[in-house]
Amino acid sequence: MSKTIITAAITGGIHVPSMSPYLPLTVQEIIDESVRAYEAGAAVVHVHARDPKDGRPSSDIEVFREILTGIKARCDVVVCISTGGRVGMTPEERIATVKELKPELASFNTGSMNFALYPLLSKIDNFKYQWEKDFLEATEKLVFQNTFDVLKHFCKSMEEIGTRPEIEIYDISMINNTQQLINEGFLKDNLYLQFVMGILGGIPASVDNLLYLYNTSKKTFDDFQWSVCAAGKFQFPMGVTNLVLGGHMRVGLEDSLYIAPGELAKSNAEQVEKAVRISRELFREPATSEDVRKMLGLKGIEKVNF
Ligand code: KMH
Ligand code: ZN
Repeated sequence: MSKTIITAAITGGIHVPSMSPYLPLTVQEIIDESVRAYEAGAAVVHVHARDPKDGRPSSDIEVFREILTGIKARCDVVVCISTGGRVGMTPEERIATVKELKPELASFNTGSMNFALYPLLSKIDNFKYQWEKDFLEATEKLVFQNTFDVLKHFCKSMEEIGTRPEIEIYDISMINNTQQLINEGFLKDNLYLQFVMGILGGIPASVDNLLYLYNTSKKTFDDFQWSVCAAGKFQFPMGVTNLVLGGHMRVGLEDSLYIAPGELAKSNAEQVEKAVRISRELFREPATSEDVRKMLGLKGIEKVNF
């Protein structure tokens, strides 16, 4: 049985501070959570930055640099930088951090879509910061823009610096988009896919839909490895189903703030520990960071610029 790549998506840019006191916000919290997730068995950490003042999603390269330098000083985890950005950010702002810091892996979102977070508003009674409410409300009008010109620009930028794209597939159409990029020479086969399920605007999280994504990928691509992440209560059901299929699994507070129904996770590491336990029960050892470098053909930690 192949090893499982467990990714921890540490803080993301979706949940807001009022939703959980355990969501890491400051540079130090994001570093500490990443290292603890690594120690618990995550081979990859998926990193977003937040404004240390009030926890709003940030694209500040210097904040990213501080986070990544701090992580690298303490462990050799593979860092995947997000190029998802946040409401109102231009594509150039979204890729700038990757161009500067040259990570081994970066997210690559393969299509435009609605990305609606406003239903979260009804779950929050007291907002700690006004920006949280404004931010969630604004997603009612948001188009997450990933047109082909943006996709090609991101592919070229990543290829120039040897960063491997983690290909985020939020819906079946994005498999088609990815194949088009292969046909035009912007991506090579031997892909690393991340199925992202349960975002309002993307494919709903269900076993049928996971099979649909997997089977369509098998029919479309010659060679790929794949992981899944799913929003909220679907995080573990989709992750575990994917382990059974032979794929990999992402956990982390970016995707779900919970460890059990109604029980907030106190850390990313708590979710990683659970993923490790389940994976081992299925006779799949968690991959180490060095395993992942070989499995995904990454350039190596010595070639990053942080
Ligand atoms: N936030 C998730 C919906 C990214 O950061 O670029 C998917 C994701 C993509 O993590
Ligand atoms: Zn992300």
